[in-house]
Amino acid sequence: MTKRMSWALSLIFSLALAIASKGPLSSPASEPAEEIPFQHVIIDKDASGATGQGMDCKAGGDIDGDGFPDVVIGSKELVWYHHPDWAKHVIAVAEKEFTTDMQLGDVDGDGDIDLSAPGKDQHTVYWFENPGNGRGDWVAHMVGRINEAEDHYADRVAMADINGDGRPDIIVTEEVSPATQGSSVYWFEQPSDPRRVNWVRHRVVTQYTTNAMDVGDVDGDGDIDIVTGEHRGSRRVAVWENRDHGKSWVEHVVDTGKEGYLGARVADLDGDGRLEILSICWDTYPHLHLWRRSVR
Ligand SMILES: [Ca+2]
Ligand SMILES: [Ca+2]
Ligand SMILES: [Ca+2]
Ligand SMILES: [Ca+2]
Repeated sequence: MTKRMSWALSLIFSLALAIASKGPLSSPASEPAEEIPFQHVIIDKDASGATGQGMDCKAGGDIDGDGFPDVVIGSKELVWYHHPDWAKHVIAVAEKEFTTDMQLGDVDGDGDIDLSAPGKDQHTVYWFENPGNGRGDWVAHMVGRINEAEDHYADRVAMADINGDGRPDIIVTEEVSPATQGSSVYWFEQPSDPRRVNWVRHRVVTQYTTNAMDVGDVDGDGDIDIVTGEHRGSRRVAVWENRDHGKSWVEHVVDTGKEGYLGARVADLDGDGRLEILSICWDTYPHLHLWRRSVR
C-alpha cells in the first residue's frame, strides 16, 4: 500500500474515531482532547518474506475462536497472525498475488470464520474454509469467475446475505484497465452446499472500473443494498437498491464526478440509524469524501 493510500485510510479512521468520541457530526470540539495512549508493536518484521511483495489486503477477526481478534493479511500469501503471540499461519499462496480485498465471515455456518478473496489468477473468487481453529489446511473452494478478459480483475469483495435465505453470498466488483466501461458488479449466490464450485452468478450492473464497494441496508427496508464508486470515467457513487431478494437492482445516484477508490465504507457516523458513505481516492488522493444522509 502506498503512503498516500495509507494516509487516506488513516484519515477515514481518524474521522470515524473523532465522530464516535465527539457525538454528532455538527458538534465542534470545545476543549482540547486528552491524550489517548497507544503502544506500538511490530507483529512481523518480515511480513512479505521471500516474496518481496508489499501487503495489499487486511482484515481482523477471531480466526481460532479464542475470543480475541486475530490479524489477517494478503499479498503473495494469505496469512493470519494469532493474538497475542502473533504466530504466523499460512492460509494460501497465490500464483501472482491476492488482489486488494478480502472479507471474513462464516461462509458455511459451522461457527468458525472463513475467508473470501479474489484468488489465484485474479479472474476467480474463492472462499477458504477454516479447518476449525485456523491451524492446518484451509481448503480453497472456487466461488466463480468474473469476466475473464485479460484486462479485468476481481477487486472489491463483500460478504452478505443478498437473497435473505440465511446463507452469506459473495459480492465482487471488477477493476478494468484502462478504465473503459465494462466493469461489472456481481453477486454470487451461495448454494445449499457451499463447497460446490461455481455458485450462480448474478450481475448487478456494468459501469466504469469499480474500485469502491460496500454493502448495507441503506434504505432501511431490511435487505442488503450495495454501494459502489467508480474509480474513473463518470466517477459515479451509487446505491443499488435490492429488490425482490437480489433479482433486480434500482440505481440511486448519490453523486457524479467524484472518484471512489479502495472504499467505500458505509457506517452510521451520526447515530441516527441511517448509513453514511465514506470514500477515499487515488487520482485525486487529497480528497476524503463523506456523503451524509439528508433530511427528506
Ligand atoms: Ca483469536
Ligand atoms: Ca465456517
Ligand atoms: Ca444468501
Ligand atoms: Ca435495503
